[in-house]
Amino acid sequence: MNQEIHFRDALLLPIWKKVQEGERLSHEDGRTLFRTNDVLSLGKMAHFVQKNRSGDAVYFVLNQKIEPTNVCVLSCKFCNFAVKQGDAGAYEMTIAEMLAKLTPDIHEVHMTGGLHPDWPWEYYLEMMRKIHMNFPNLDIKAFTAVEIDFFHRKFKLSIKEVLHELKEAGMRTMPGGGAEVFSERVRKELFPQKIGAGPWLDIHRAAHELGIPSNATILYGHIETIDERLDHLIKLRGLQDETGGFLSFIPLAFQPGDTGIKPREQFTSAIDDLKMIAVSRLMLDNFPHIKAYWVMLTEEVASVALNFGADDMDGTVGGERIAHDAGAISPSSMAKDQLIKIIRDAGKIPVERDIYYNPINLYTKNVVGKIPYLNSVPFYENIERRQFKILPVTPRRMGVLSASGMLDAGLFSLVNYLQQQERLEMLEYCIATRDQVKSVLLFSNHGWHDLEGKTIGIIDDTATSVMLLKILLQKRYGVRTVFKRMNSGVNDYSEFDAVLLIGDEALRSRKNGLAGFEIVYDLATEWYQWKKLPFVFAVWAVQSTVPQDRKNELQDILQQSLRRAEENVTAVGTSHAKRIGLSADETVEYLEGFNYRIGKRERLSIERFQELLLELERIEQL
Ligand code: V47
Repeated sequence: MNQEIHFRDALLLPIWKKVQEGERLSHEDGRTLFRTNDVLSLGKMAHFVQKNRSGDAVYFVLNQKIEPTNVCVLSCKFCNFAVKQGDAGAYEMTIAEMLAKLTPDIHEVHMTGGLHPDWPWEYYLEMMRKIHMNFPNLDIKAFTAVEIDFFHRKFKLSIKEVLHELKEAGMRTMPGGGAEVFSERVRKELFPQKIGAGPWLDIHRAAHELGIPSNATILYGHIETIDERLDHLIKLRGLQDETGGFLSFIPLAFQPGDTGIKPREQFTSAIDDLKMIAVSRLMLDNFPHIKAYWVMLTEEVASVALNFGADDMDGTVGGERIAHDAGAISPSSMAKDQLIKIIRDAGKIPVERDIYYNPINLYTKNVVGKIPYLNSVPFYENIERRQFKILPVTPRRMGVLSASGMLDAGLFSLVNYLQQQERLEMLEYCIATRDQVKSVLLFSNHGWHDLEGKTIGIIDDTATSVMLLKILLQKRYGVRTVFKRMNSGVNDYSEFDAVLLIGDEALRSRKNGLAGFEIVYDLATEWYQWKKLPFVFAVWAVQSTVPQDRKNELQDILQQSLRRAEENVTAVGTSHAKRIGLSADETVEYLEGFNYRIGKRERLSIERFQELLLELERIEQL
């Protein structure tokens, strides 16, 4: 993606080079970023990373905050929310009161509160179960690491037991609170009774290992130093390298209120808030999302943050106490329409999401879907967006959004295109390979014929690769297997006899090998040897209802973008190599292996594949 930044601070130039090449930033780089007065260049760098990751999307969720009690055994200096039992204003909610706060339109409930001295373990499990039972479409994000640690000690359960039982009762993800700042100095001063960095990180590691994704926060703007902020970010980045289980990072601006730590009016400046967002986006190169939590930032700062690296606004929130008890001036909840307006005004696509960041509704027209794999980069790298906005989605999600008319166009997985042929018009572009693809691979312990009755793990992101594998197994080799869905991000494949990997993960595993699997089958090679035809994995298509002039415009944009990428293939390859974990040469070679234009042989191949799909459907219906 081309982006010109007119730097006033020359110290930012080497960092910009690193950012463009996908190189990791150091603690020292972080210092330079925090210290710079060239705030707009900092924001533009972060926006560059944001756009590469999230396109034009800004996510929000219809959510409700529930703080079951403010009674807390701790007395953290920065907290104006917690009280002791019997204090004026102390409250304890019944489960009926919690349920009364929820409505069926909400997708996420965010639960966190005081560490209550008397509540039994069963009460927490019961909350989860009752919410889950009464609102099955609602996902629960509950309990910070501080609460998990409290349960572990109070109820004499291991951390894993606590997490496992909560998960069984209905908890889906964990919020990022309680991290504060990973500094022993600050901990001793402000929250000496609370867990520090080690236990906080261990609890999140354990959650990720149990398949519970989580968020992370930093509380900034009190007594912490820039170096302490950076240590915090680097520790989180390290854990994310290990587990990949963090969904988003939320910088929480300190609200001084009556805490006595700072005078009430010495809240963080907008410049400090925007720097914190931008530096987080740049340092946390492995975090999918950065949240502009409007509750603490104010609506105005949050809206600017959407062009400073943040791609998520949390949600409607529906009544918040922690920040408001400490003097936050934002409303305690926000109407969905207002969130949509703020996101639109920032020039972004308002994307209503579920707890896992799957898009549910888009509130803008002219949206083009982007497959987040390296092989589609040539189409998007130089795209002049003009009136189109870009939404990165998995191929499968793209199919779902298109079926409900929410996407104007996109690079569709072939199976999705074939399913929606009636409403879509194919453009002249595709992703096809002649003899090998290198990124749709079956890692196996058995030759094709020995796979009979065996279990194959599949990632469900795209239907085409799975159907191609089924066709090869059944129609080419006459073998029947069991397909079992793997959760994405999971890398323990020991229960499978073979696994189908696709995209950048497959590319990496091809290079580094996949422990436990000796044979690697390239599905495009298999198809080519069998049919003597290229295989078409994806095709560009546009909704038939889009006016002709805009279809032409899109066709032009794709043509130009592709031509530019082909002329600069070395630069394109180099800029993506580090992110993928390949060398520049390997990346260029990979990209050069694709055919991006649909010709006669590609059309013939699509026809053959469609015939086989129909045959397979007939067999499966028998
Ligand atoms: O952990 C307490 C902070 C956090 C103050 O995971 C304060 O999606 C500012 O973690 N000023 C709880 N902050 C909130 C939280 C959160 C919020 C939104 C989304 C998510 C998520 C998580 O609030 C606490 C603490 O760090 N906090 N007092 C204060 N005076």
